[in-house]
Amino acid sequence: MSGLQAADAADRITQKHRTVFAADGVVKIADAVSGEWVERILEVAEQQLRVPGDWVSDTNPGATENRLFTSRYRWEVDPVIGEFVFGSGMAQMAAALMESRTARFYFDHLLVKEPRTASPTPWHQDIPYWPFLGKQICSAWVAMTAATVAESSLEFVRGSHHWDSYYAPESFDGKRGFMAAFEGEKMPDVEADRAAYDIVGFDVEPGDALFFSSWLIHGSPGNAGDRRRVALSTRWLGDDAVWHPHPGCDPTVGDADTTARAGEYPADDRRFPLVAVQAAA
Ligand SMILES: O=C(O)CCC(=O)C(=O)O
Repeated sequence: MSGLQAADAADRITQKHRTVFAADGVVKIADAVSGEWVERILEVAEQQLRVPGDWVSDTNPGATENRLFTSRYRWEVDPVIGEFVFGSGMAQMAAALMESRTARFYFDHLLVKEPRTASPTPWHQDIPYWPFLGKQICSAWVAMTAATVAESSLEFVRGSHHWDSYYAPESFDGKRGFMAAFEGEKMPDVEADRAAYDIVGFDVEPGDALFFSSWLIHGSPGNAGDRRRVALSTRWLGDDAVWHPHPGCDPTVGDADTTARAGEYPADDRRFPLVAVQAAA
């Protein structure tokens, strides 16, 4: 997308995109953000690797190889991430794809895989990690560097958002932390039995976005390549989202931090700002 403005971003979404998103749970929007955004977010990634934020996971601190680094919840303290959340058009595209009138923001998640990273992103669903329920909840994962599936890009179990499953969260860095309290079914070992699943992966160029349902099973290999892989995921809550804090979910934003109440729509403009409102059809 040219320029930095979110205006008209929803116009990029066609009926075909909506149909694929509804059926498969994931759709790729090529060139969803401009090169200018890509440069700015890559600079943020450099800064985060140098001086990590408060909500980081890191398999190999300080290393320039074999390192999976993630940093979350930067939107209120990093102006570039804040501008991206409100101005990149991801909210408008997410709302259009989810067929939701609105999109509220949940959190940002920067993911860096240095060259020759052994740690895969384990197969997982996002929704069990999060204190929400609802079918209109998705991520916009934007590639800031090129990546092939063979190297480090994302893969999905197509259609698994329709399975009605709610699998225990998987740790990205081997530390169970808050997830230990989760009571529920373990994620099946997709990697060990790939042929049994309908797996789809996407090679990406800088600026391409993968929008996917929070119920969809997804993962990625480590990084077999010799180039850094950087992506920024933003998380979006649609009209049917309800606040659902539960044992074993991410405690970063909990009951004490929000006016949202269990079982109710999270109309908390400060914690979950309303970023997109689509015009009525
Ligand atoms: O970038 C990755 O490897 C994982 C991303 C992911 O799981 C997500 O954005 O939900």
